[in-house]
Amino acid sequence: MREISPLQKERLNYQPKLAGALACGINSVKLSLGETTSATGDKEDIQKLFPNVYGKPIAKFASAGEDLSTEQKNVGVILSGGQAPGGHNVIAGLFDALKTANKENKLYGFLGGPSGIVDGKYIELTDEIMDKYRNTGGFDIIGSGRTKLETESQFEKALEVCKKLNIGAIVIIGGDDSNTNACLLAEWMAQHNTGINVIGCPKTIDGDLKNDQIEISFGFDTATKTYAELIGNIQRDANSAKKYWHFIKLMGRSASHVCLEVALQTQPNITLIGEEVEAKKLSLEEIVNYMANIIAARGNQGKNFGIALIPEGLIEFIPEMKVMIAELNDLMANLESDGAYQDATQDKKYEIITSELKPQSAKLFNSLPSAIKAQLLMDRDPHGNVQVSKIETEKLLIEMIEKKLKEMKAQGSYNGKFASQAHFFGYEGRCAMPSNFDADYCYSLGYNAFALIQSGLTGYLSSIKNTTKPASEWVAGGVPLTMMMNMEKRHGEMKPVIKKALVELDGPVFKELEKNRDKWAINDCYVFPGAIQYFGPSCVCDVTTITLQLEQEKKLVNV
Ligand code: FBP
Repeated sequence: MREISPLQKERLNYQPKLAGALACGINSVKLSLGETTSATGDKEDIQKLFPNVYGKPIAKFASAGEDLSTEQKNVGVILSGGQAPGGHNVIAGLFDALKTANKENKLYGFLGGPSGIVDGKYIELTDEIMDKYRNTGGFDIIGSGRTKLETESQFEKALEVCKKLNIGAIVIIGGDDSNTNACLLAEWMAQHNTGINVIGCPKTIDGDLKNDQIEISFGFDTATKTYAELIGNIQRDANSAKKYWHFIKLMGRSASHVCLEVALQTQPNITLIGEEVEAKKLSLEEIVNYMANIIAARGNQGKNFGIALIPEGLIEFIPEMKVMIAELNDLMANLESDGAYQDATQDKKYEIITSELKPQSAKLFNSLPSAIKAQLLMDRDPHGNVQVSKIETEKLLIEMIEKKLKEMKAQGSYNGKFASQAHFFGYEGRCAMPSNFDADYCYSLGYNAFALIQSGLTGYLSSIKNTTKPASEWVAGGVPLTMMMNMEKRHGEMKPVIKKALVELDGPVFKELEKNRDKWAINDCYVFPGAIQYFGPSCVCDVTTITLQLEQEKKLVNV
């Protein structure tokens, strides 16, 4: 019996590259501070809610400065939200920086996500533990969770635990909601003069935690390459057997970045982009017609096969669905504590919901298959988001397209055959072994998080920029979390949250799809990316995503 695979063994020994300024060592980085910042929206509200951490300047590190203080400091780390490849390397970078700065420093890992710090569940991370997880996928070193940190009592408990462990800083590795947690915690710790700093690290396969200062969240690179490999394989199968249409839903929550990137890597016949559906106000019926027309055009040429990519957040962008989901969110926030509703049978629940929705939404709700209705009524996540990954949009579309094609056949405009396969790719990529890009990027993010702590900063997100260049040219620094925030409705109330980056329809990435998709629809232009390569020529192993490359090229042109 073998304990680990030969590739795993080789990866444990991979030494990730560090961003330029950090490579000179944790004790020789020099901090410089830029202009003060504000919030992305609702500035006054954000300033009022975060008086102690609002408006700080952007931070940047250069190499070969004076030695930073190396006084003993313990740090706590939390993995928060959905898994993303590279999380272990963020912890490894943080651990190595902290131990290099002072070998007496200790790193505590809170277990099971943010609840770990509240419940005092932790382990001390040691060399022995760390060395088993370097360059591996997953969050299993300490586990993850989605608990929202927001109440006074949670913060008080967290402080008690930190005091017991003599923790002077907390690093939260998470997406937009988790880093909103980080900001709330940073503010509370500052307000109460605890001396405990809080730093975030940008994680999520969804790719929606990005802005002018954060080029990409970690995990997007590996996850999209993993899905692209799988979709390439399915395209080969479809092109060989020539008998199925594959409807593939891809994770990514609201934003369609994952779907868009995977489409550019694989060139499927149909790609839906939620943000475009919203901008063009496409109804569900129009989307079905668009897809059915492509299927019919191919079928009429004898091509009864194809690939359609569907972003998991699509449903939230279809205007009539969006209105209905917003009404459902408010309704369900009220019904959460309604015993009669909670105890009702599923059919009774549908009845109650239908009677409370506005007529248009009630009609739409009733027209949906029962499974989709039930999925729409599932509990919101702790941050108030609809769990779009659980809504089987791919199956809903197949059902509606089948009907449409029957009609087209009866009218004589379609003479093909339609057989379908539904897939949902999400978990297949979230814990993949990190690509070289993610391994290096994450290690740098973690190492940099400790540089921010050493510099005495709090309420910052660790940032590594210039990421399409070799790691030696990457720029390390920090971005105030409040700079990315605005107010949004969650659980029926306005709350401060980090603004999600959606696909920009006038941006270079979407334009690339738009330029090519008609050709890809009818001709078979499939690309088969193959598996992520960890060892071999740099042009194969170290290239990052098409999204990141196109976005950075565009930024350079605009400078
Ligand atoms: P994060 O935003 O926490 O990184 O979540 C990523 C994600 O994979 C989404 O794409 C997906 O909608 C969600 O997690 C599913 O979460 P869960 O597995 O907890 O249901």
